[in-house]
Amino acid sequence: MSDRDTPLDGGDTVDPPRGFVDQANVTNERIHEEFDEGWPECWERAADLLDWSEPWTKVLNDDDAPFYEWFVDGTLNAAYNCVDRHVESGRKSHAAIKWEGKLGETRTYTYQDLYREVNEFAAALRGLGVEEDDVVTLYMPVIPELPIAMLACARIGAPHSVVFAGLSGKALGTRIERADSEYLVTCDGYYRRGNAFNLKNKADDALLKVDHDVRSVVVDRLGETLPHTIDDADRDYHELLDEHAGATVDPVPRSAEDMLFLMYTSGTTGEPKGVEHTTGGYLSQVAWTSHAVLDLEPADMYWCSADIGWITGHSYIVYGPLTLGTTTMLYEGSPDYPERDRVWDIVERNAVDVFYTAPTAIRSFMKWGEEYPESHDLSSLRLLGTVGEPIGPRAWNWYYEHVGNGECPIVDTWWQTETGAMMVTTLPGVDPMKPGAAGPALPGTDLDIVGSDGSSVAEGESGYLSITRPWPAMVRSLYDDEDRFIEEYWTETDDGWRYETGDRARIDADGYVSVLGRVDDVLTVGGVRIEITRVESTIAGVDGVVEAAVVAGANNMLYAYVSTESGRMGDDALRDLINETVERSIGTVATPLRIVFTTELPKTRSGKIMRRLLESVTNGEPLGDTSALRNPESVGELQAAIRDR
Ligand code: 6R9
Repeated sequence: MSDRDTPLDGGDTVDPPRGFVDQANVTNERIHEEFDEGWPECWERAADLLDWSEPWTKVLNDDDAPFYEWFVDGTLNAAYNCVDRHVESGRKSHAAIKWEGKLGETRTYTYQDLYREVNEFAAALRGLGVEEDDVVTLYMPVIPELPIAMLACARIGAPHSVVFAGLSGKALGTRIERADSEYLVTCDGYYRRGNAFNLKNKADDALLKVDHDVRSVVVDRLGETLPHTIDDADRDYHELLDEHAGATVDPVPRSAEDMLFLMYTSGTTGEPKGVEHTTGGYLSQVAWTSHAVLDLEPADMYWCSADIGWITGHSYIVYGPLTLGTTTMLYEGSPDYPERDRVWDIVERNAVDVFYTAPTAIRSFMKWGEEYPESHDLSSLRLLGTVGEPIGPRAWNWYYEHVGNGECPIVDTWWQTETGAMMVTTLPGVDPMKPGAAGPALPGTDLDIVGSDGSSVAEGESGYLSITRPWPAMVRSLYDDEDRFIEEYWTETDDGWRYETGDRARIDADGYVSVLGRVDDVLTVGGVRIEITRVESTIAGVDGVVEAAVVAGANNMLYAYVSTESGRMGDDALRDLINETVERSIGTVATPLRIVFTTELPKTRSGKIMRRLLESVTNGEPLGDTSALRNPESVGELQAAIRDR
């Protein structure tokens, strides 16, 4: 293994390509210092990207920490900022949303089209009885009606709670019940790899378990393809639009601190948490990071390949790009259907400027081979981004060379559902990149890596990543559970409050953070603490390996699930090389008891490996709820492999 392949070591430094810097939105080399010196007023630069109905009187109120308030007394409307102001400034016919459906359909909504439909649906929601502050649940695949429903809710001041369409009816029911939500917008079904799936039946099941009445609106996505029930209480989305054709609804001015949406964290483990985001602070930071990190401009064709049901989709498919008046692409399909060049085909056909995806997708692209991106003209790309998991130097370099052609900076953005917006990343027009390290803290934020006693660890040592200053897009509370909010996230210190991210990380002399994984991914074997993510990244750095997940069995031994480049499955030489590499870099305690080769690891829709499931597979236990899985077919293969040993 060359140095360059050592996983997560943040080896070489790569300067942002000159051609990019020359046109970047933010090139001020003093920006980190300026934000630092002028904190918290520095955040007014973010808020100034928005139109406010009433200005704020104070940037930050910390009287009741850790219940912070941002842009106190300011009022604004998120839908107005995402839609109306672009129409009013003469950009009616500019494309707002470009949609690519599963069957190859495309639809384009100009800002004027978006204005019309958001208004009509807002009027329809009001007609159904939705009032300001009522939570509306949205359960839909990536179709334009989903962002339209989100914006219609925002227009009338009704917080939305989007539940990812891949989650089970049971999960939907729990979320509706907990949020006391009396309205549901859903869809008859969706396509997956060309097959129709019924979503309405799942929604109906969910409602059977909810104690209060729920009014549903159903979008017809499939036509006659799948029979589903529309009972008397349900309303058809398009019929409602017809009834309210041409209606307009004044955007409701919301206080900066009013809830814009509620998002239940998908949680690969544990109980879902209802994360509350507000209107002013959230929208300000999301707009600012879209401008400064994603470098978005109105003229851009921008594509974030996440699902809207994930926080990434909320912040960086819907609110960020639309606030800036950009064209945002929505893609309903899979990256390899009908062919493995689907993503590059979309980039080429739409001349995508900025592409934002997850390391798990990049590792799949790597596995499929560079011939797929190379068979397309990707020269329209200007900036690449990643989010969701650590991207090791190997995948980083591959993305940089084969997708970006060495000309596009990569922003490796660390953040969470709870942070609402990006928190750790390079600014592409300012900071050098270090493959394997996400970057420094975003200007206006501050972090620390602490040990279990709460004091800062030495440079290069791993510890708990914590955030030491409030930031505008921060989670305000957990729905109906302020005690749990404090207990889950906050520690009081001599200097105030520290937000605990639940991630392990280390920091280098330049302040660059390498995120190592979740805190709970630590195993003690024979008194030695082993960071499971370190074992994983070591295995992932071996030539021939695409991705690795390591879990502890009930016997407290490690099991490695490894996906390989094609043709290397069952390759004993590769198995030996993995064992030797782990032994050399970490020690024999960390060598897995078994290495199971597989074509694909089981993942959630947002690309996170489902370790809980792998543990059950390892221990031969029942699998529990697998509805969050993107690739359920991967599980059978693993169960078979672990059985016939
Ligand atoms: C946006 C999002 C949050 C967790 C986070 C961390 C992991 C996200 C990362 C990253 C390393 C990055 N994570 N971005 N790890 N490098 N660039 O993913 O939100 O679904 O709440 O997950 O994802 O572990 O704590 P969410």
